[in-house]
Order: sequence, then structure tokens, then C-alpha cells
Amino acid sequence: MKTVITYGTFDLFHVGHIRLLKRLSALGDKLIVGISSDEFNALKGKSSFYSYEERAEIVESCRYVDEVFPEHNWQQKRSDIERFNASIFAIGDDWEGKFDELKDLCEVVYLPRTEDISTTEIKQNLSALNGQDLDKIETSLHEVIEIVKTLSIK
Ligand code: C2G
Repeated sequence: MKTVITYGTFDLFHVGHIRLLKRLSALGDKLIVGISSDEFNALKGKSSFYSYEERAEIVESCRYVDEVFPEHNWQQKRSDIERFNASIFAIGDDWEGKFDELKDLCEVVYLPRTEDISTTEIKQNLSALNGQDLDKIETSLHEVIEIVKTLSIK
């Protein structure tokens, strides 16, 4: 049984996360994911939209993930790898080289990130939406609802 372990915040779950988890799951038989706690996020200088509990539930629901657990600090990786008997530590290459000290414990793999998407960009795009855009979106949604209603009547 080859277990792969990774870590992350996974806020506003998007295709960059899914594509990474899919590739990680292909590296072994089991994929376990350390989800950064809200407190650890603050240490990482991040404030996530979803709470730890919500992010953990979302990632655990992903078909490529077998188990999730809380990531409370930078130091727990070694004990986690031993606790879960992980043979591969893998993470996106924005962390290239940062976890090489784990190489005495297990294989360390850095995979290419998915370009042009990030939680930060999603937040920026959403906050850039002005009232006018939101009115247009609302109007469109009402139009869609009317269409659905007519379709469902037939
Ligand atoms: N990721 C990706 N492509 C993106 C965005 C993210 O492949 N477009 C990957 C990251 O490289 C990381 C994982 O998805 O492997 C989770 O990314 P984040 O939620 O940003 O997590 P991060 O802040 O990198 O936390 O101890 C390690 C840290 O907890 C990692």
C-alpha cells in the first residue's frame, strides 16, 4: 500500500486543486491531505473564506482523496509521514525545494501548478464585480429561472 501525503489550505476549491489531487492520487494507492487549520492559515498569512471544517469537508468529498486531517504547524510533517506510513510527500512546485529535508523519510515530489487560477485571483475577481455587474447577473439569473420554469411545465 503506497500512501501519498500532501498539505494545503484548499480555500474556494477550484480546478487547480482538483487537478493536483488527481495527479497525486495517481502516484499511489491512498491519498491523505493535511488541511491547514484556520489558526495555521493565519500563521501562513492567509485568511480563508471557508472555515477549516468546511474546507476539510469539501476536500474529503473529492473522489481522489481518501482521508483528511488538520495541519496545525510547519513542524508536524515528519511525524505525520511516520504516523500515516506515507511513502511519498508531494505538493505543487510553488514549494519546489522547500521540503527536501523530508527526503530521508520518503520520496519528495513537486508537481507543476495549474496556471492562471488561484484562490487569490478568484477573490480579486469577485471583489472587482461592481453593483452594475451584479444587477446584470441577477437579471440573467431571473431569465434563466423563467426559462427553466417554462421547460419544466411542458
Ligand atoms: N495548487 C496548484 N495549482 C493552483 C493552485 C494551487 O497545483 N493553481 C496546489 C498548490 O501547489 C498546493 C495545493 O494546490 O500543492 C494547495 O494550495 P494552497 O491551498 O494554496 O495551499 P498552500 O498555501 O500552498 O499550503 O505545509 C504546506 C502548506 O500548507 C501548503
